[in-house]
Amino acid sequence: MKATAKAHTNIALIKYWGKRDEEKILPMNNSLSLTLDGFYTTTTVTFKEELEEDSFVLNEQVVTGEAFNRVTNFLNLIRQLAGKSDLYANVYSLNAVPTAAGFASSASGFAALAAAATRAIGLNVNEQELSKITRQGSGSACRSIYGGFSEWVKGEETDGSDSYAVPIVPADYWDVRVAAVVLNAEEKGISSRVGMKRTVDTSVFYQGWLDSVSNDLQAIKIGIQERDFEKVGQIAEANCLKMHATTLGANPPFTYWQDTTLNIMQTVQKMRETGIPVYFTIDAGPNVKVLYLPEHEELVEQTLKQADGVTDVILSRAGGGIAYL
Ligand code: FM0
Repeated sequence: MKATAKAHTNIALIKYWGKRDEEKILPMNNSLSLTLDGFYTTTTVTFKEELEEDSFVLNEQVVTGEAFNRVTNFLNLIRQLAGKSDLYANVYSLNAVPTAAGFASSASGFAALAAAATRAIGLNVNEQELSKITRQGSGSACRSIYGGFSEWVKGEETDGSDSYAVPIVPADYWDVRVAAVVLNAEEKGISSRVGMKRTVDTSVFYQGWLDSVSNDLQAIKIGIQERDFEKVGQIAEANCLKMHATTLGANPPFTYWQDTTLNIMQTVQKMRETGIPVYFTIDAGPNVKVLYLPEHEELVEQTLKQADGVTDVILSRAGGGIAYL
């Protein structure tokens, strides 16, 4: 009863920001992301009759506390689906997501865990079902089942049965690249989970966010189909700015940006003024991701590396979906 799976992380171009159900992890809005080749998690799950509890080893370290509880609660869900409530597992994970890059390693982590655990326990699920299961570990992770561009359709049902990701185009459809700019910045104080809840509950700008997402989504999907980089980049950058604007209207207000974050945003905008099509996006932390095309890779990398406050720039191509090893 053992299986190994690999999943890549993803970067949202239309952000998931806000839940309508905290427990089932049901979102307020659809979101859309690009799966990234350079950042992934490989997880082996071994269910054994003789185990009396789960264990979780990440990058050769035994994990306890809240991070362990999230894994064991997620395994409870899979045990329940399989009808094997007293079967425990050893979970062994390796993250090829530099934590400092500010990528939610939870996206690749829960996608790999869901794939390995369902297979190890003998559950026969298709990709749509796997995406639904993965969603209940971490929302953004449900998009990592697919490679290339994928969309998380929010669904309408209260039981979450119609809330899962769908593929838009595979990784080889379009060679769009992403530079992860690692900044000399402090760890984020407010997790995405806490930040989005505070925003939904209190931000006077939240309704404006919700009202604008479907237009962004419709337009970016056309841009992707047409391989129109400027269109996709503009929409992604504007959508990111709108998401971050909602945090300033929350009570108490907060922001994920630091001075170095703004510096990179301006560096990107200045490159654009010189005719290089580059666009930024930012998740719930200070680090910046920059979208660019292969022909500008060298220039983008050099420019970002020279900017103030940058400790590293990690380049990635579009990546594939779940793989079983
Ligand atoms: O990825 O509470 O998935 O669409 O990264 O585990 O469901 O960590 F910018 C923020 C990710 C949110 C946007 O939230 O939350 C995106 C974000 P969970 P996640």
